[in-house]
Amino acid sequence: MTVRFSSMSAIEILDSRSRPTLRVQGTLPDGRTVRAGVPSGASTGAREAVELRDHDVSRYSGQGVQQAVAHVNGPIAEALTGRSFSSLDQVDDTLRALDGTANKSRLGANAIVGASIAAAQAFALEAEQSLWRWLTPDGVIPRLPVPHFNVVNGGMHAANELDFQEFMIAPIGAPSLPEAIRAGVEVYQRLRALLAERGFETGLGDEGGFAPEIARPEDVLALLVQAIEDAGYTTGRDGVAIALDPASSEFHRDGRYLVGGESLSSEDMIDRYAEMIDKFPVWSIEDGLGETDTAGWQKLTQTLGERVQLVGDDNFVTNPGLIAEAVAAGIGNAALIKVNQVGTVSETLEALRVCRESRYAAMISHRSGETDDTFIADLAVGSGCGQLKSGAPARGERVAKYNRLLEIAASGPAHPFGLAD
Ligand code: 2PG
Ligand code: MG
Repeated sequence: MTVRFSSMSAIEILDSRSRPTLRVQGTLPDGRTVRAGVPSGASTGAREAVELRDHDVSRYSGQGVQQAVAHVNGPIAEALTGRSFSSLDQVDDTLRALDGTANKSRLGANAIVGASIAAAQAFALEAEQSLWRWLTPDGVIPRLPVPHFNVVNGGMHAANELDFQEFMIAPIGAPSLPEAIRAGVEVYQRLRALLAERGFETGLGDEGGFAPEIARPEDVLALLVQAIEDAGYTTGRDGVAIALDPASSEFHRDGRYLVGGESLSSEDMIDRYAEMIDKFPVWSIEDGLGETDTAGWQKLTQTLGERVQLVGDDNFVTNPGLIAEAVAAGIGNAALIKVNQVGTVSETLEALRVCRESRYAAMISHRSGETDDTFIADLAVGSGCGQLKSGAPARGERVAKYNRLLEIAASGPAHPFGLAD
């Protein structure tokens, strides 16, 4: 089976934060089309593949992506059209060779990832398979993931005084995906009422979660527990658990962590997390320490790695080599997976393979700037990793991914639901 594009092109569209991004479209010789909307992060890791922006301050405050669009319409289209590809690796290798840099900074990871996602869809079409099926590696059982709903936003994703970026609710104990989604919505609605009753604002952050003026993470956790119980669910892994993404690289300065007006050492942070785990049903912590705090991460993993999932995001950047290094160094026990962070679908699949072989868990993730593209929902199912975070159960670009999961669940075959074994 081969894929041949008769054309490939891109246009500048808007993401959910009103910043320009790309939509890439490929056409197959029989006229069928594939499309990809490119996401964009705010709390980015230093070693992420580079998103190309125009830096022309007379347009969109320099955020335009006309150069990246031109790279798709020019060199990328030229390299990908009129020739047959026998694998996605071959397409992605071509894109990487064309770019020629280690971090995709010449053509732009935003241009490259759009072309790569479109190509993956083209292979699924040619194979007459659902995208999730085509993305399932040999020997992996597809699985409907536990949705991680980001219901309180802080950090770079909101203008409030909360330093921790994400407070997620994870209905791990739900009997099925539709019931997990229902639990997420019922807790989210209950949380809105609770915030209003207590006099907090119920305005939303970038990922659709509430952005109340609360400084202490523990105060948010207490509210979440209340909302889960009020909605009629049990807290914890048998019911609805909590996952955190403090995104602590963003408040890590000169070796200290500046949280809620306090200045903490790595050890203080680890103690603080240990107390949170004792007191609240926290099951997963992503970027608990900063991306450069390697010794801190090792200590964190030794201290809490048996009790909770410790997810690397800013430090791993979906890079298979960096994840393998982290495994060898005893850092974390799970990786966050974002396609645009590494820049191609095949490198993302490779990162997932490293996780499986190292017995690291994996969580597929959206970015804070999103489009209505639902590729990550199919990737979450096909990878069998059992976890997806795509923001709150609100706002179209977030809900699009959860709705795609519901569609996959309803369309059969019956998939297992829940965390991977
Ligand atoms: C994260 C992501 C997604 P951003 O830190 O995990 O929630 O945020 O896309 O801003 O990097
Ligand atoms: Mg993160």
